[in-house]
Amino acid sequence: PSTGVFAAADLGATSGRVIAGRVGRDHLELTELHRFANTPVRLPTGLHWNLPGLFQGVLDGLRSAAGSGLRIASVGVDTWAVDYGLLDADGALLGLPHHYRDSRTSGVAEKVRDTVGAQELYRANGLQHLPFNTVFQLAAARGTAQLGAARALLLIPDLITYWLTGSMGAEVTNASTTGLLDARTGTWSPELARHVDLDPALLPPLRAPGADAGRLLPYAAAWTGLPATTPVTAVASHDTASAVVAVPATEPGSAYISCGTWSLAGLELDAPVLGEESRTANFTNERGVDGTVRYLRNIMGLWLLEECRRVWSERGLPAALDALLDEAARARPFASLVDPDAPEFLAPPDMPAALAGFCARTGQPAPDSPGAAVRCVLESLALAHRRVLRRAAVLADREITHVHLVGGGSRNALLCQLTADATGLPVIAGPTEATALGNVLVQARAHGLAGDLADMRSLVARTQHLRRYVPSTGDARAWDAAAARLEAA
Ligand code: LFR
Repeated sequence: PSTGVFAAADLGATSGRVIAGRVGRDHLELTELHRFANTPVRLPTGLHWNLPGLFQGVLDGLRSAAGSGLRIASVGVDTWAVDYGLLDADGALLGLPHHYRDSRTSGVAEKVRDTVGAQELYRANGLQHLPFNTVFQLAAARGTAQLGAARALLLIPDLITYWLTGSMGAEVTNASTTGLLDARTGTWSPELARHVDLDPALLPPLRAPGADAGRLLPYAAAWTGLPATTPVTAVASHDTASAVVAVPATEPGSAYISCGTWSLAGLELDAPVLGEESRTANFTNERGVDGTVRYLRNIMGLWLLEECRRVWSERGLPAALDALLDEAARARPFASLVDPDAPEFLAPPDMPAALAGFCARTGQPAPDSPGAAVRCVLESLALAHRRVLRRAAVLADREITHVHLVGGGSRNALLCQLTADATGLPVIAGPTEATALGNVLVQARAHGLAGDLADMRSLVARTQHLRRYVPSTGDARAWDAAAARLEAA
């Protein structure tokens, strides 16, 4: 057949969905089948993902695919990175996986770095320092009964895949976010595992994107109505890696920003950058498909805005996005600026108060209205995009001539324009659904319906809606001044 339909289960930090993607030579089209909320749960043991609920959402989505008569050629699963579930000797899940924003890791990374050495770690795993990297979560779990009983560790998409097929593996793009993978060889490093007293035998064999991950188990086939012969295909199971597959870059000189709850800003490289400057600038070398390196930095992203809206709506204040963006567009430019990556923004109970706190600490007026707060967040993100991309260009010795902004944030016209203004570069916004597209494309390729990365990207560029933002003339000075002001704050 010249076209095929693939089901992508794509779970984000706030919602999950199952999407059907039809792929052909000149055809790439998504249909959302099912969307469900991802609401974390608080337990005495901390903040957890409601994984059984999420899995049920995946099954319901597949059921609706079967119900609508779609012939699903294969299923692929991607989610956020880093988090994991532990399985006992029977393959049963031991407790609910922790959420990466859970506070049990606070102070742990510092201890690990003191014993192992920060430079040592970076040379080995090439990972940016985030307090919730899997390796630090495991250090926090050291000595627990749960870890003692564990016989396997599965990252979230691998766990969902295991529940679908009974087959265990560790997909490599996501495994590269654990801190347990050797950055040069792309294989598990038993030595890194031993640093946190983890038995390396818990880590399942690695799987490349595109690899076969089994067939639906009978119960899953029976419930969803899909044939039991339906294959599950490993995709770039780290959502960011899937999004990067679908960055419609067709010319050299491009950088990308995958913008949603997080902004992941950086470059695609052939080899990791593991030097001391890269470490202190906190750049990560995560793995992409076909042996590429995702050289990027996490920026706290639209989480800041989402959390403001959550708090406002709890207080009965207007929180509709479009109205807030209109107010923000009219608010005074550069009134207050924050560093989105300040630790106080990782999991504050009250984000507007956290923004006000940062402003007070740095001698700036606190935003005096929701519109002003949104302006503060978006300008601050644009400045962070600028900082990170300029730094990436220097560290990787690349010239950046344009920026692809993909993901949910590409719908935010104000953020796209501010990013173009701040970076002084054209921003090509879209596709919004980059992650689901990347998931579908890697499956399609495994089934003979897509070519190499360049082919997949050209297909995205030809078929998806993109919008171009050019830097406003005469704005460069103001942005330079704003960047300098924040630097000094
Ligand atoms: C984005 C993302 C980031 C990762 C963060 C936590 O959804 O996957 O790439 O650093 O979530 O897992």
